[in-house]
Amino acid sequence: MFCFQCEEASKGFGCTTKGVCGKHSRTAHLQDLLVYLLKGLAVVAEEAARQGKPDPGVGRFVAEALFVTITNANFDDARLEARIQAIIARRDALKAAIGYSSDLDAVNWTGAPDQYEAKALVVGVLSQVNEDVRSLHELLVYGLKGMAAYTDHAAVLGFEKSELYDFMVAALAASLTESDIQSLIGWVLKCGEFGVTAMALLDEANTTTYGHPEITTVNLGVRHNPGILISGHDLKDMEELLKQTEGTGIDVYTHSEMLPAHYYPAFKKYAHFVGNYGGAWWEQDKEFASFNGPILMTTNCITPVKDSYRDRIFTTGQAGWPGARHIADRPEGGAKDFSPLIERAKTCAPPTELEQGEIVGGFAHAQVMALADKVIEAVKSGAIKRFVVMGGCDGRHKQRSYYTDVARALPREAVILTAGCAKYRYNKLDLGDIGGIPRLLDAGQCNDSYSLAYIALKLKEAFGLDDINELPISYDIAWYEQKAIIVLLALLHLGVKHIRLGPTLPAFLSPNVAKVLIENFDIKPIGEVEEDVRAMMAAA
Ligand code: FSO
Ligand code: SF4
Repeated sequence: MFCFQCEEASKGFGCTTKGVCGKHSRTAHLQDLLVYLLKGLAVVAEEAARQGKPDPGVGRFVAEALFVTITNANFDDARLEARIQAIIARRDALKAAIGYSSDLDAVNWTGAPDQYEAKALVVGVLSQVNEDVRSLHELLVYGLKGMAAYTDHAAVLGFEKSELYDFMVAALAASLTESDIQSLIGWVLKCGEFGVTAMALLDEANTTTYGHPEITTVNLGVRHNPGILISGHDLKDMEELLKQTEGTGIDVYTHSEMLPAHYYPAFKKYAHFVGNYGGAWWEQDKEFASFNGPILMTTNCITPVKDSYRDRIFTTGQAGWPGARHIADRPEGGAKDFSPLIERAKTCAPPTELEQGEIVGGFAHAQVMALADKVIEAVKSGAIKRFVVMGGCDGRHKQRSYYTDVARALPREAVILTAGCAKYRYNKLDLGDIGGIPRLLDAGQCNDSYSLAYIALKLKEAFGLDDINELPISYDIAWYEQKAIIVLLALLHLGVKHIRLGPTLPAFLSPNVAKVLIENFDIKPIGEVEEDVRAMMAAA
């Protein structure tokens, strides 16, 4: 196997025997083949659209399939094999419908599951021998994976845009057929542009359906009822679980990236929606053991399941773990059936308390804009000298303590804007406030990074600036998986420069591709805490 799609790629190079994430070589191979064949389907879908006979569902189908291959989403080989078969079937049906033939192997290859690994070995990431072309192909595909997650979340809530699907299909096809460096750079930058559209669509879907996040205090302790823990990013699953558990005597807790569900008005009415349990995704093995009740993984960020909670873990949507019970998709017009979790919870002890206290969040764009006068005044008076965007992901690397140290070391006149699970490195610190504005403003999930861009654009307007880089905002972003890549490309599209990216730069950037990003956007690796804080406060 060879995989280097996430920040934890072994030795900063790539995982070659087993993933640091726990992915086995067969799973990695199945994912490689899945992506390869999906590119073949994209080529056929493009041709069908050219002929005026588009496959109407192909965009959503491609998005779901890409989402499955995001880091820590799905480790279930049987489901990956079924997905590969579905891709081949859809591709061949479409080919037949439009009478299309091609010399491209990805458009023609077909085989049985026992041939999948052998095929993957010759079509995986390293099959592209030119390291710059390979780097750009992968950067594009990882951006598309992130975009796929966003469009899938929006689609679940009934919000779709054909222009996004069309771009995803076209870009995926280009990642197979295009090898000109300049053209590929163009595709990557375009991916950022569509990334902004995808993030805006998801923001619209979430806020139209559940209201605008508002300032919320979230409890970190536990009560004495049995509980269900819900993790991942899917708010529709959150809604249906809350409805189905109401009145059952079971409490519902969020884990990791589901924490921001508490900020939505629509979920505040549930008295049994009691708090957040634990920290970021990578600490789940200990936390799931002590939670004592069933756990629902709605999207990515599953780590290898331990015996201590194996019989209590459930997956749904694109998430999967071999042997874990999978809650089936909702039937047309209906809801998912979470009764297996509810029945299981009734037999479980209440959660063991990990901590006490509260955290405050809910500073997505509408809430921050409601405070805009106060914020602008604080900037003008010098009470706030700098905003530091520290959004993104958390992960296992020891080096990520850098972000805790930066949060501590920033002077009192600095406000941190965050989104994503990166916040768990500093959201339990007492950072205080500036004239009533908390020094840590959490907009929500990584899926809500759009809010951070939106706030920056609104501040640019309010201060009458021409260039987003003239704002008193620095970017010190932590990345882990592919959703962070689409956020990064979206920020580049918005013209944001001087981003610090850590804890390490992506292994999939070849030296030449890294050079392009550095020369055009001044992207830089993180450095020493004191030096970075000093530089950011000095707008460098
Ligand atoms: Fe974190 Fe995981 Fe949200 Fe990522 S939970 S690491 S960018 O998948 O999704 O922020
Ligand atoms: Fe390694 Fe990350 Fe790929 Fe997992 S997803 S195999 S940790 S590079």
